[in-house]
Amino acid sequence: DGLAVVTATGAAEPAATPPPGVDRLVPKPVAARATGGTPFTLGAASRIVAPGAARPVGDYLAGLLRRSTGYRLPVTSGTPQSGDIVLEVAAGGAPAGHADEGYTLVTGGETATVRADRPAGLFHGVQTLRQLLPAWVESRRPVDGPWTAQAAVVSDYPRFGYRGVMLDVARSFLTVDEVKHYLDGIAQFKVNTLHLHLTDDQAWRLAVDTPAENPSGLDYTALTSVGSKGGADVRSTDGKPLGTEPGRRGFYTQDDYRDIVSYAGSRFITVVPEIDGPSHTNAALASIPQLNPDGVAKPMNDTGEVGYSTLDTRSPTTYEFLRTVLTQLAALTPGRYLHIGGDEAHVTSHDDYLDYLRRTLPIVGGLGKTAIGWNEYAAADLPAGSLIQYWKGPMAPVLTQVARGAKVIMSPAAITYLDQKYTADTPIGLSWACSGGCDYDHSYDWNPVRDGLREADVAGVEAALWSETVRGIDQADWLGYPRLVSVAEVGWTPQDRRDVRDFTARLAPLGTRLTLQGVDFRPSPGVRWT
Ligand code: TNX
Repeated sequence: DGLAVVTATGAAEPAATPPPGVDRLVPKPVAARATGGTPFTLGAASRIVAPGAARPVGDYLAGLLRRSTGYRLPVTSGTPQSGDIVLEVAAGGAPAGHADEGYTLVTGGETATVRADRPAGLFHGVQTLRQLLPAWVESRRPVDGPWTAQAAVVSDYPRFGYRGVMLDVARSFLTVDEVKHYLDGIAQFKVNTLHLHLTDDQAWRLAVDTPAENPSGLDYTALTSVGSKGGADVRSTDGKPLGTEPGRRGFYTQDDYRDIVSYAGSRFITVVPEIDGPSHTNAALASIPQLNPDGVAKPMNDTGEVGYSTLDTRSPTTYEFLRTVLTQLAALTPGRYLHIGGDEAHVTSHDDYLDYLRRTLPIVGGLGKTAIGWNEYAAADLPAGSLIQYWKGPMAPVLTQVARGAKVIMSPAAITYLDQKYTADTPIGLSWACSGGCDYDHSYDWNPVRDGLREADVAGVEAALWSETVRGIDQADWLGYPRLVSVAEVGWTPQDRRDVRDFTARLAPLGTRLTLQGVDFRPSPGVRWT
């Protein structure tokens, strides 16, 4: 299966764990070497020297390290002393040409120093330093050191600028704290985007205020008073529920959403909110009667049926509605993207679908945002710079739009969908896109630059956790890890530096770290977890 060495007896033996140091980093850096010098040791008198723009990252790191080391670790802007961690944001800190997210890290002897052009790069460098320290650095209560890091030089930057994970909070709600836990987990693997699938047939999860200017007199508060009171309750043909309970209900107030955005921002993660349409909209149609051609609200629908709903693409009310929702969402969202869905519009005629996009895309652009949509939306001519999220289907329309200036986020369902069962025995999850070997190696061993795309056409990758069968954060963790770690490395590490056997060996020591962090990962067989 590519992950294990087959021994003379025929038994598969997992790859051995590399010794602590640069050979076990995840994602694997562009360049890293052990210098052979004296290791760096963090001690009771160590400080974090983080002047100016480095300060927030310094505070974040201090918060992490104080819990396990029990050290005071003051964050200062003074002159570095022996034993200090030094964080610097300055021009030339990152490898040349990689100012956005690149960093350099030098550990050994006196100090551990991370340099970057920007705070985001500094943050990624701090994640690397974190992995060079012993696994028990992840403990939430004080444990004994010594806290040493191998003497090394790392020079690093990402392959792609967009490295995402999606949570489908529509089919089953996750609380703000659960989302924060996910953010903490993905940040350590240098993921920089959280895509929130906020609306679908089963439910609507974001509060929208009824605006002063409201020509059609729509009650937007019904989106949550009615529309949030659903969740997927998907069943097999014999009526057996596929989830351990019905999808959880709930919604984010605008303050909740701001809280998620700001927490993500402190981890240099951009939130991409999705309002799906014209299909996947039953919850909106059930909340606001005027969105229906007959003026009658649809019933809520918890089934897993897809493609049956559509907004009325010919009605001005639809666009009044979308403008209101997207305007509020844009104001709440500092990131440059609004995801408008566009998938599986099976009951919308092709002309109506194109018309819908012709009217919705300018709303997004007019709000100063860049559109993202599922690859079906490449049927329309997209404004240059738009992103197409490829999940399945023909690549030809995607390539046409790429030739006109769009870029692609690769989320091929068979490889990156975290809701697919690992194996036939997996108790939760679906299996329409992947069946059989759907473990971390399958999510790792591929190149997102394929199907006629060139390197520069690909904005990045995203692993999507659909939640028809996923309840709560432990189940989300369990389906996500280790597969999302694979996709994170696919997004970060150059293709020619990646090897599934080497990755398997580097996964092993993450077991202790994830456990200490309270991440309920799946201990996939094939990895010698430590
Ligand atoms: C397809 S992926 C969907 C989702 C489902 C998912 C389940 C995509 C754009 N649409 O609505 O949740 O399959 O795996």
